[in-house]
Amino acid sequence: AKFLSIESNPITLARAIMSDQRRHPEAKGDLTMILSSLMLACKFVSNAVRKAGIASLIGISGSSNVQGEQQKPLDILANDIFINSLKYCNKIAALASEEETGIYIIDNPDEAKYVIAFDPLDGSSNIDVNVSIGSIFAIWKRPDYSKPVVLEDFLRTGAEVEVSGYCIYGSSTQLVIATKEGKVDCFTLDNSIGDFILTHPNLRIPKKGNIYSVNEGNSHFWDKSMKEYVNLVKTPQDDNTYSLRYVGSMVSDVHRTLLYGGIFLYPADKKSPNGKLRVLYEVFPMSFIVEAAGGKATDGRRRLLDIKAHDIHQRSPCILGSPDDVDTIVAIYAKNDEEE
Ligand code: P6P
Repeated sequence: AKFLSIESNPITLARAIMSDQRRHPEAKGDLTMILSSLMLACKFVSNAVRKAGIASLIGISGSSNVQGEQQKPLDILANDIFINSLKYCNKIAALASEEETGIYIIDNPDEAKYVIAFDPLDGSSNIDVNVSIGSIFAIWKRPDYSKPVVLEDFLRTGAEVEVSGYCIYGSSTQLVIATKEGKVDCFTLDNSIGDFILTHPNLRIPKKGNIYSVNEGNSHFWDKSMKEYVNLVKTPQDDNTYSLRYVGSMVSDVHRTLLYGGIFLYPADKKSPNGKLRVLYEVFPMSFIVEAAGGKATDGRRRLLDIKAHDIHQRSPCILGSPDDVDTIVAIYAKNDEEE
């Protein structure tokens, strides 16, 4: 019967956004327009990612991005697709991209109320070995949209996010969107009709999981609390033992954590004192989504969404997942800080 309902009553992303909008009579439909543009961008990127191997888009394009990493043509293409899709919806005043040094201001005929930060293709080092990758975004409402765009429009807390989401280009293409009302929906792209269909409405993360996800190759550089926590989950206990699952593509590791539960960790370490992940377009959107699904997101000591960004490319440690699992590591940090 459930399958039948999708067959005979497919809830497309467009329809879901429209019904969301109807719940907010004051809404002008701006977010509807922005999400429609993002949906188009994700379809285009999905198409490009799946053709990459054939279209020999793989390989080094020679230019390098602001992160000093070798840019692959798909990075460039995905960035251009997102910028162009967002430029013409007339609802975004400016954007910050992992691939752009500074903010990219869009000339709008009227007052655009929103700004967006995105990573157009996160995990791109995995493209050549056919590991899932993804696009990640977060949208803020500008504090004062009667004024021209300023950098401060982006230097916000994660708690001020209006909508955030990611698109994972894996065995299927799935778009996960979270709103500040705490609603998380997952849509799956049906290529035969070229539309995203609501397949996992109202996603909730399991209260506790049995998977931990971290790059153990960095364990030599972890702080005391991280070592103590990972040692704890590796010690078989009667009620549950943990498995390690680490893809090395944030969208994949977070998506699995959201659906199966458990914990994802990219902590600070001696090599990367602020961790590796970027606050504006990796840590904030993923923390916002996990919290909206009933999970927690911390740097070990403080809630990640309470961080106020001071630079659009700043990094932060990132520990997120099932509330019980996150509580366990937070208690270890608190105990060790107490003892110091
Ligand atoms: P490491 C991919 O390059 C990325 O930015 C994230 O998608 C991923 O979680 C992380 O880096 C992996 O980093 O150091 O474990 O290879």
